[in-house]
Amino acid sequence: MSEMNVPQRGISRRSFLKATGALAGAAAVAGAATPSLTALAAEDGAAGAGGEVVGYGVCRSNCMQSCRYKAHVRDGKLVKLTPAEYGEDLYRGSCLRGMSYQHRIYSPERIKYPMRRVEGTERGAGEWERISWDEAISDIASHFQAIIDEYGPKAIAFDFGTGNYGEIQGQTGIFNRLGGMLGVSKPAGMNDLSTGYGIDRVLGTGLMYFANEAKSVLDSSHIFIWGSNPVHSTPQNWRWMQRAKEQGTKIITIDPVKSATAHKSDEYFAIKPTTDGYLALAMANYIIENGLQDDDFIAKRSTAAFLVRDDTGMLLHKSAFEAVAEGEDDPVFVWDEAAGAAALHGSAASPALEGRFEVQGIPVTTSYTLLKERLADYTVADAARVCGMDEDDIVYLARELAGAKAASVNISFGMDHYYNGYQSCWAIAILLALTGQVGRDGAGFTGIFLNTALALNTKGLWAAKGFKGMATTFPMTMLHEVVETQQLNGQPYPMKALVSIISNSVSNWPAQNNYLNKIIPNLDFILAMDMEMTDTARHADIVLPTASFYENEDFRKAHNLPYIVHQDKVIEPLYEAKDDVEIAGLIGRALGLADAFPESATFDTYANALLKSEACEKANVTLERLRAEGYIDLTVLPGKPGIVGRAKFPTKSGLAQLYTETPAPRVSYGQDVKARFAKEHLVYYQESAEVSENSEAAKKFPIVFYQEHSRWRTHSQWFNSPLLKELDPKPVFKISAADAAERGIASGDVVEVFNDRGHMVVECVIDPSLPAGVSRMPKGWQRDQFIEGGYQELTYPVHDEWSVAFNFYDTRVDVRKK
Ligand SMILES: Nc1nc2c(c(=O)[nH]1)N[C@H]1C(S)=C(S)[C@@H](COP(=O)(O)OP(=O)(O)OC[C@H]3O[C@@H](n4cnc5c(=O)[nH]c(N)nc54)[C@H](O)[C@@H]3O)O[C@H]1N2
Ligand SMILES: Nc1nc2c(c(=O)[nH]1)N[C@H]1C(S)=C(S)[C@@H](COP(=O)(O)OP(=O)(O)OC[C@H]3O[C@@H](n4cnc5c(=O)[nH]c(N)nc54)[C@H](O)[C@@H]3O)O[C@H]1N2
Ligand code: SF4
Ligand SMILES: [Mo]
Repeated sequence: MSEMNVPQRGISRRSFLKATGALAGAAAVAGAATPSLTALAAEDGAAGAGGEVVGYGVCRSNCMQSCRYKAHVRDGKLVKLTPAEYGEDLYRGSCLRGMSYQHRIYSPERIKYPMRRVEGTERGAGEWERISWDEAISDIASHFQAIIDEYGPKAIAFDFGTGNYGEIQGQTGIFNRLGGMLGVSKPAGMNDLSTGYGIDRVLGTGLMYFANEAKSVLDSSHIFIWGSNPVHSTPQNWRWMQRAKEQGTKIITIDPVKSATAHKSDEYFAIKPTTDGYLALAMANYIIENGLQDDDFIAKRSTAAFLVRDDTGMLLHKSAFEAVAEGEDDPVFVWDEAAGAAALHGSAASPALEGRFEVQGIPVTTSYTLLKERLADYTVADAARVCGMDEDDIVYLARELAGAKAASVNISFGMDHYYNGYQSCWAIAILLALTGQVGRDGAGFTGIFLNTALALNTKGLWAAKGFKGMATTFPMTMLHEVVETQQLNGQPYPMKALVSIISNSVSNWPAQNNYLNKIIPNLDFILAMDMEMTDTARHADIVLPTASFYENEDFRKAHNLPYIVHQDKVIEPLYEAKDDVEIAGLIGRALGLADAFPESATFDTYANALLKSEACEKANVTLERLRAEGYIDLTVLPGKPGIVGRAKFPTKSGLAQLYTETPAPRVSYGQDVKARFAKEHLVYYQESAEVSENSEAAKKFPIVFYQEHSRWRTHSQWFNSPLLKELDPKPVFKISAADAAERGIASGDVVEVFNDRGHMVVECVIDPSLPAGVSRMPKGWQRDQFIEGGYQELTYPVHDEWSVAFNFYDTRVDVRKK
């Protein structure tokens, strides 16, 4: 082990050999006959003759919980993973996926060496020839070079997925350097981006920084779990919520389905899918009509008093009356009641929260008045009808929220994955602002907490001399159109090659037939890099074997925890696998980028470049320290959980915004944004695309279909884990009792689930937690695990022009017995 980077910390050596345990351990490692659950249990306590070396690591799959592990290595084999400590007891976590990761490492299904599709066979036909690394790299380089020479680098698309959140080997890691040096296209990411886009309208938190730290719920009197299933999808959050519950915090879940979380909550309210925005707006209206709002918060911490010009819809700024130099602050006017005149924000003695005024001939209205008028459209009676709820329940929820000492809303991506996801989340953020349930201890959103305290030097990692950057000219949902037509917005846009990086997009992008029929057959070259034969790897021309989490060194700024965490390299990459740093270097040098990827550059080179930032210096974050200590606490206020907007909100004014002056689409790809600009100033309810009962699809396909983030897989990772397949052996479609009865379907029947986009043939089960008209299935299965087709063929592919996000759940289907 001496050449490996396994620090000597935490090493335990044992001189005895427990025969039974060692045997069971060996069987599990081989992925073999003994049921792996038994083997996993039996492994405990067995050390080989060489003793045991313990390294430390962090799970980097996109389940975003950042669990830390002890990796137990015996005779050069990773035999066991056990939860490792963090500074706070409840941040120490684990799950069966993380604990069984070694089964993926030693899986017989692992991609062992570079492979090339046999010439003359179809993509996806499964005929491969083994090739050497040299051959693979020169083949890749000559394909890329030919495309660059003829069409330019933008004709190569780098698709970045979420399979590894390591800072160097992962999503924002080294392949960004390769892509940026070449100047390729990068289809703009679309996962999980409506929630943050909606909340940003009010809190200014960007796309992913809206959540308080998980442990903040200990200060909450109420937790509203809204569009989230933490029992399965964010166990770190759930642990803190359980502790809060023990202390008397009330947990209320709002979900169309009686989810695992709903079953464990104090109160559960069923809602029709995608109508949450209506509920939030009606609650807000009720709160205002009954004077339950937090006037103090509204006056001091929101933009209620900001004056909006009736003529332009823009705020009334200083620049309306006098020249303001570029770059100089251009403050907003409020109406000073004391003076009976307009005054710049900050200088008024008593700003009017409500009213209509005229300032030097310009008619203006306060933001709060406009918001109140908008909210008046949403009554409790209408909400009861739209949301399928009792009026009394809506009133109860409004009163509980407004009256709570401190309420947090645990929000994940259950509302996000619909066409109207951002309007729902925007409405909830407005509701929190009106009730003052944000920006203080125990109040605000929880979900995926991201620490803002540590800015890394991504430029240092990504850029060298000659850096071009990647062109994020269009979003992922448009790739099929660009590849099929070789055009974008009617202009030529040659697109010839695809590189799949830490991604399984064939499996994970909506409307799979778009991918299979429009992207795959129309490209000249497809490169995939992965550990196992995913749906994407199966359709590539060249597949490269990559290293697993424990076969290389890395670190991650933890999602959902206040730490930056180190990963030891505990074993050498198996077979011919290489890590992404090495692969990017090989490809880079083969394409003449030796200056950006010198032979001498190692993990350390890139890691030190990334950690060379002011913030790292301030927090004393260095590679040496990460290696020695395992993780570093980045808590900003010692002893206090991170709270969004504790001092001020990250909006321009520092206040919660009730009115959005300059709404902008998340990604601009040439869409007409003028048409909707005026509508986007004030929160509103938007119906979902297909799920809405008023949609065209609803006439044809009566059943709503969403895909659960399963506790047995993180997306498609672990799809082939022998251990987890003992617990969850195959894809199963879940149908409500009413929908099953109507179709003569019983649990265990094979059914065909279909819509106009595609189908799947699978076994089904009647799920008593589902209301009539709603179906679901756990996601992550690969196509060859279905009897026919797959769930991803069915999903809705169109994005909203402003949020530009994936809308997997906005899907309707019908079902028949096979
Ligand atoms: N129908 C439907 N589809 C969905 C969703 C849904 O709810 N419904 N959810 C969506 C969401 S929210 C998300 S975030 C996406 C996730 O979609 P993806 O980002 O595609 O996620 P994974 O399935 O985890 O695939 C990541 C791949 O990276 C590989 N990998 C892991 N580590 C490494 C490494 O170090 N190097 C390399 N080269 N590869 C590595 C893994 O083996 C895996 O094949 O799925 C989306 N798809
Ligand atoms: N075990 C595991 N954990 C994961 C992942 C995983 O694949 N496996 N993936 C990770 C990733 S990338 C993501 S994005 C998150 C997703 O995490 P979550 O958002 O928590 O997971 P989902 O399964 O999408 O569903 C959340 C809840 O939303 C509900 N829901 C569906 N439609 C609606 C609606 O219209 N209104 C309301 N109010 N609720 C609705 C569902 O019934 C479900 O209970 O999970 C992360 N954690
Ligand atoms: S998959 Fe998620 S919950 Fe499981 S070990 Fe990894 S980070 Fe933790
Ligand atoms: Mo996600």
